[in-house]
Amino acid sequence: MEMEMEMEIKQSEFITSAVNPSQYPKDERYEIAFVGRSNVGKSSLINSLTNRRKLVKVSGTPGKTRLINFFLINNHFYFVDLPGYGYAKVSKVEQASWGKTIETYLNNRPQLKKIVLLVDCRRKPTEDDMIMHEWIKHFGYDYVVVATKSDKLNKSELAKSRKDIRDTLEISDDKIIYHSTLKKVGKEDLLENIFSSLNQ
Ligand SMILES: Nc1nc2c(ncn2[C@@H]2O[C@H](COP(=O)(O)OP(=O)(O)OP(=O)(O)O)[C@@H](O)[C@H]2O)c(=O)[nH]1
Ligand SMILES: [Mg+2]
Repeated sequence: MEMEMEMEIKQSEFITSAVNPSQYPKDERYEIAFVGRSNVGKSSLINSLTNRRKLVKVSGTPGKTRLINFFLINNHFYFVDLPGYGYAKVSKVEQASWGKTIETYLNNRPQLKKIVLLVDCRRKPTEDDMIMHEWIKHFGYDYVVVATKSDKLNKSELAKSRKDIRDTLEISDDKIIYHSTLKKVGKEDLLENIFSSLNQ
């Protein structure tokens, strides 16, 4: 049987950076947002999904992305790279202002079809991850959890990681996708997940 939807990213383009809603794109194309701790691998994941090495800057210094970045995909929908939270080396005031930026975006975004919540597979989801997860549920968005950097763990460590994520966030296994930019793991599953939510 022929697939009805095209699950390939053929085109990706940086559109704009924003802090305030007045700076968001004005059209109403659907959006897929990526959120997670600073350094978790958001930019790398977007580059991997779009087959671009440098669409998004991968940071040597964590905590650099203070803005919301919008990328137009296949001229059809946006990938939205949200600021990374929880970077200890910035002041509480700055952390709070990023939190505000994220919350303002999430607060009223009807075109937001799915949130990709990234967690580092090497550590238990943190307090910040749990708060983010609660926000996502509170606002009622559809979401998937991506465990990043899976190349860093062996098989038994991965099993433990899966249990940690499942138990900490109280979610089922089918909500978690393991991904590695180095080993090309999880990319097809995630693309399928994203494209199917765009078609709902
Ligand atoms: N081994 C490995 N390293 C990865 C993977 N994904 C990302 N990294 C590394 O993790 C670091 C942070 O990656 P970024 O993509 O910049 O993370 P980010 O979440 O965008 O960070 P901020 O923009 O600062 O919030 C970089 O050194 C990446 O090379 C992966 O799948 N495997
Ligand atoms: Mg980044």
